[in-house]
Amino acid sequence: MTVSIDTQGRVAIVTIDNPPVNASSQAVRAGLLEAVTKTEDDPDVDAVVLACAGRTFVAGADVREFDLPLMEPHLPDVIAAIEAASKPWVAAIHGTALGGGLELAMGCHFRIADPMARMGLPEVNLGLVPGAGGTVRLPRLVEAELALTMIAGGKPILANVALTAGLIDAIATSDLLDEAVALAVEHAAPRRTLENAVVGASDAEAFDKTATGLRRKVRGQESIAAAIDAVGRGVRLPADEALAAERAAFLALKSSDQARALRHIFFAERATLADPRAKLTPRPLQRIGVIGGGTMGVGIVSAFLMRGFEVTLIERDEASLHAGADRVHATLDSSAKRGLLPDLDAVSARFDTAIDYAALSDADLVIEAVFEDMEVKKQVFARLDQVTKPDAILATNTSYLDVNAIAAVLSDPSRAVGLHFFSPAHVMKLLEIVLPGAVAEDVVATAAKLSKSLGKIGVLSGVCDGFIGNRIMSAYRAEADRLLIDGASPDQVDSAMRAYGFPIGVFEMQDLAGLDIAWAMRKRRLAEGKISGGYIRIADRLCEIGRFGRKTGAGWYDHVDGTALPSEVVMSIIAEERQTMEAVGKAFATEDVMPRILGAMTREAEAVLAEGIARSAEDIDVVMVNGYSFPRWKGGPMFAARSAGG
Ligand code: 3H9
Repeated sequence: MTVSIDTQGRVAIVTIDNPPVNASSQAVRAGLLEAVTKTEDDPDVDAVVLACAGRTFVAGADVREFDLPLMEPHLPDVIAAIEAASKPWVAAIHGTALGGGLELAMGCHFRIADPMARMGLPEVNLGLVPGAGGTVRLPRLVEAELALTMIAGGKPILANVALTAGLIDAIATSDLLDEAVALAVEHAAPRRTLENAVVGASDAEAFDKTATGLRRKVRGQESIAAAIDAVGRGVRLPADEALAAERAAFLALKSSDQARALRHIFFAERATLADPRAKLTPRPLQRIGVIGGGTMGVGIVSAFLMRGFEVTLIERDEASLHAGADRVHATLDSSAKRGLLPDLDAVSARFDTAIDYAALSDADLVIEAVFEDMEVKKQVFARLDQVTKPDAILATNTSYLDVNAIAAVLSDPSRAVGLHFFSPAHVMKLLEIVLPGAVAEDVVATAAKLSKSLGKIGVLSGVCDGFIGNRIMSAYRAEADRLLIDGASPDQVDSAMRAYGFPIGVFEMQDLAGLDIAWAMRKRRLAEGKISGGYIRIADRLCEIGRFGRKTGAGWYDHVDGTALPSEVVMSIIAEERQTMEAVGKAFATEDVMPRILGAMTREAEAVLAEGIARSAEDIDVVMVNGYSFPRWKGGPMFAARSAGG
C-alpha cells in the first residue's frame, strides 16, 4: 500500500511508502484523499499523524509525472482536504520535506521534525514555482521576507532554523513518531495555516527591497522572476486569489522549455554513474594522502576532511607545508563560520601533515595535485609506487595530461585513476573520474562511491587531452579567438555569452583565472607538435607583455578599480594579428557570436561522444553545467543543440 493507516490509541497514523523519496505521485495523492475521508468518518479517531516510511518525508511532486497529462486528484485539492479536516493533522518530518512535500506539511495543522530534517521549496531549480500553495502558506508561517528568499533561492533550511522561523512547532528529542502522536493528543482542534495573517506584512518596504535584490540575480532563469512575483501575490492578495494565480503560473511553467531543460539536467545528474562497474564492491577508503598544498591541493584536502576522512598533506619543505596547512585551516574556519561544519575541532583532528612520503604507508588513496608537468607527475607516482600499500589507489588531479602515461610508471597500473576536481575543490560539485586503459574495475567502483561520499557528481571520462570538459572548453576558447580575428571584440563575445546566461564571458573568465597557466600549456603543446594550423597568437602576445589578467591589472581588459574596461592595447594587437593572418575583420553583430561559440562546443562534444571519451550526451551536459557554468536552464550544450534541431 502506498498510503496505509494504523492507529495508536485514538490517533491514526497515515504513512506514505513510495520509495525512493516518497514523491507525491498519483497513487500517493489518491491514498491521502482516501485517508482524509476514512479518518474523518472514523469515530475512534481524534487526530491524525502524517508520516513517511524509508529515508525521507515527501521530497516533492513526482517529477516523472511532469511530462504526462495532469492526473486527479491534484495536490492542491488533497492539501485543501487535509487543511479543512475537522480533526488535527500533525506532520512528522524526517529527511527532507521539499516542494509539494513541504506544501503538504504546511497544509497539516501542526509540524514536528527530526533534528536532522531539512525543509524547502526548491521548485525554481526545476524551472517552476510552487504549485500547491507554497507561496501562500509559507509567508503565513514565517516572515514574508524569509519566505521570499526560500522560494526564489530554492535552498532548504535546517530544522533548528525552521523552528526559530515558525515553520515547525517542535523538534523531536527522542522518537519522532511518538512525539508526533503526543503532539496530536495535546491539540484538540485543527489550526489552519491559510487563516493566519501574513507574517511581517507591515514591513512592505523590506520585502520589496529583498525582491529587487533577488531580481538583479535572475539572469535568464524565468522561474526565479516568476517565483518573486508569486510570493508577492501570496503576500498581497487574498489567499484564494493568490492560490489560483500560483497554480496558473505553475502549470504554465511546467511545460516551458526551461522547465524541460532543468528536468533533463536533474535526471542526467542522477544517471552519471549508471555503469556496471560502479555497482561493484568498492575498496574501503578512510586514510587519504594529498600531495601538494597549492590552491587545488588545499581544496581537495578540505573536501575530504569535511566529509569525515583522515587526510595527510605532503609538501616538499617545511615552509610550503606550513603555508598549505594554514590555508586548509582557513578554509575549514570559514566553512565553520557559515555553519557548514558543526564540530571544527573534530574535523581538524583528522588532519595531518608530513614531508616524508613514508607517512603515506597506510593510505587507502593518494591524490597528487602537484605542478601540471608530466615529468613531475611521473616522479611523484614513482615514489608513491615505492611507499604505498599495493592495493592503495593512486590518483592524479591532472586536468589535461595523459593519465595512461602517468599510470604506466607504476608496477601495477590498474590502481591508477584520474580524479579531476574543479577549483575550489571543496565547493565545486563536479568530479571527472578519468579512467586509464588498465584501470581495475573495483577502482572505478571506489571512485564512483567516493564522488558520492564527497557530495559530488562523478562523471566517468576516457583519456584524452583535457578529458570531457577542458577539451570542449579549449575548442570554444579557440573559436572565441577566431571570432576576434573575424572582427568581433572581446567585449562583444563576453556580452553575448552573458546574454545567453553564462555568469561571465570567456575572456573575462581568462582574466579572472590568469592567462599565464594556459600560456605555459600552449607552449608545451606547441613544443610537442600538438597545435598546428591557424594558430592565433593574440593571447600569447598579451602574456608576452605581462598582461596576465586581473592579478596584473591588465589582460583582455584593463582592470581599473575593480572594473574591466575595453583596452586599446588589446584592440591594436587584435588588429595586427588580423593583418598578419590576412583576415578582413568585418563588422560583427552580437547575435552572430553565440551560434559560433555553441557550434564549436557541440562539434567538439559530438567528437568526445563518438570517441567514447564521454559515455553519453547527458554526461557532457552535466560536465558543462557543473564545471563550466553553462546555463543550467538551457540543459547543457547537447540538450540545447538537440532541442533547437527538433
Ligand atoms: C514540486 O514539488 C512541485 C510542487 O510545488 C507542486 C505540485 C503540484 N520525483 O537525488 P537522489 C529520484 S517539484 C521523482 O539521488 P539523494 C531520483 O531521480 C519537486 N523522482 O537522492 C533518484 O532516482 P534513481 C520539488 C525523484 O538522497 C532517487 O529519487 N522537489 C524525485 O541524494 C534518489 O534521488 C525537489 O525538487 C522527485 N521529486 O537526494 C526535490 N526526487 O535512484 C528533488 C528524487 O532512479 N530531489 N527522485 O536515480 C532532491 O533534491 C533529492 O533527490 C533528495 C534526495 C534531496 C530528495
